[in-house]
Amino acid sequence: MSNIGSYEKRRENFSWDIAKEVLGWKEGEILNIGAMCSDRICAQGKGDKKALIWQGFGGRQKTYTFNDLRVLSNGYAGFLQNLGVDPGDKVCLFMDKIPELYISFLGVLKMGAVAQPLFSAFGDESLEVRLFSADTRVIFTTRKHVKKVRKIQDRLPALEKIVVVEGNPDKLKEGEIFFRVEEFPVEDFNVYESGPETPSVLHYTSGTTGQPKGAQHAHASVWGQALTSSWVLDLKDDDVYWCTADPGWVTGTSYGIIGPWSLGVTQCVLDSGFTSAAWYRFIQDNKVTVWYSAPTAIRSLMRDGEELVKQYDLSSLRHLASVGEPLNAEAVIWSEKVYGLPFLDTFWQTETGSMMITNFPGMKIKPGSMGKPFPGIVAGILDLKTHEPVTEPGTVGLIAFRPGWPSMFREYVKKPEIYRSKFVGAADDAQPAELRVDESLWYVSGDRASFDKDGYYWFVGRDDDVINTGGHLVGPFEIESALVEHEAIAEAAAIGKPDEVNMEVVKVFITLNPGYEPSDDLELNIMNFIRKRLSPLAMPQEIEYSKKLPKTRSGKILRRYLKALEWGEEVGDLSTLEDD
Ligand code: 6R9
Repeated sequence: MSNIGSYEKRRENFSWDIAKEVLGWKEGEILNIGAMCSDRICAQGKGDKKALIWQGFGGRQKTYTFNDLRVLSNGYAGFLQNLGVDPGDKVCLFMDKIPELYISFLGVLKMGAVAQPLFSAFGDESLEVRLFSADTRVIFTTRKHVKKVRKIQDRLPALEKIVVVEGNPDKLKEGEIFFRVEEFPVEDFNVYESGPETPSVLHYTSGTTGQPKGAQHAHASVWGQALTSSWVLDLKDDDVYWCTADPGWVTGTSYGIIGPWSLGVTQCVLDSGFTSAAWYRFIQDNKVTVWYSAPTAIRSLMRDGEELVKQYDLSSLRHLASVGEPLNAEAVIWSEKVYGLPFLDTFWQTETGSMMITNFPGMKIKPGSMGKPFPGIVAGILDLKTHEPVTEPGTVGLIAFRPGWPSMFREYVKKPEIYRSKFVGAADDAQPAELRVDESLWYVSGDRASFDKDGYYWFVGRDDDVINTGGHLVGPFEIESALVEHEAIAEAAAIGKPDEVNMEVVKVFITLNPGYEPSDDLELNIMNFIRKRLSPLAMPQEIEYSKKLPKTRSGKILRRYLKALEWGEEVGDLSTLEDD
């Protein structure tokens, strides 16, 4: 039996109080994510239960119980207090996916500071923009990554302390602090008296142009993250859960820390480079039961084929989900065939903090659809021009949500106008706090979709990725989905390229599966194949073969980068471009 039971019933009888009940939280109590994920689980008698099974390069393993999380996160919290860090200060976490990252995240929150996790793969410039913007006061990093911080520290007036939490303490520079938490576990720590609106986690998202924006979340987010972890990921007490995302990306905190641990679920982390074989071995060795990943990884697994899957025992798996990009129908069908389980698509954003439109366990899946709104979420498709909600199934418009769900972002750091611009109908002088709860407004996501007669949502593309050919709008997703169904194609990206007559025509970039080479015959074959699946308007005028598609660190294809190159335009902020 799935945790959600009947989707329809849950929708009818929904209240966020259910989340508070699931977490055992009562009005007036301290609400603190750090404590919720450690102290409270221990208080339930699960202190000796495994919380984290970590594996690094070369198969190195470490295991932590919930009690370990509790005393070690207390250690970080106490250390920050002694350092003079105040509640509300930003503490950046800049390290690989090592245990220290996950545990210090809880510690930062426990003492009331804001946790700002950043990808360890960021170069010094990407790091600088985000630390500068947030006035970050302290950075936790490792011996391996401290050099990048040193390079920029002179340009960061707010940055007071550089703390190295792992690696060799030798050769640190003057003023840098070494802190190995194992040597300073703290049994009792007075958790900061945070409430639902106290700032918690800060994630930077990169916009299409200009500087990245800092989306600030609050402790109430745990209600959304816990309930979606229960009803969508279907996490249960005896699960071994694996979220493959890095906490530099919101998926890695909302569902790689907060969701599972607030429910007291064991999770595992693999901190080594991607290979399909390594991932399958990890699932096999740890008997992973629930697996949350992303289309970019799923497409890589598909490229490596079914034979590889057969070499591993993946029978522990019982539930799979995906986020980050549209999940092609092809991927859903393939996973059902080779793993015996479909990947269930979930749609959400850094700004939404938790899942918004998803497929639920037990619900009929329509491959290629994002599913239905989470109970308690009011979703709509707004007309592109009037911004009125559309009523006709199949009409493409803007995906929007009524404000007020608990894990919604509370502001963009120092960018109130941009925050306001995300809400349709907001007054020019409206304050973020008002906007967030005004249920007469719509929060507009920046993505387009339609719903069908059964209420399933179908993704079309991001606003800025939609192709305008002769006045007709074509979404890249349908073109790419048709392409990846072809046996030779591993990945595809569709963009509009300039055209004198039609304004734009469709151009696609593709990568090929092993064993295929570009040729005229192949191109003809691909064209004939997709012609049956696409409207004439969506047919590509040009195919370009690529070795690799440009992607963000969270695995999203950067179509705007391909497009800017094609149009000879400025490419905008590229700090999240994956460069290895
Ligand atoms: C969690 C996360 C958000 C953007 C979002 C959309 C795309 C995410 C998707 C999806 C289609 C899905 N996106 N999930 N598109 N289907 N299931 O990804 O947050 O990094 O902020 O990105 O990602 O374009 O607007 P974030």
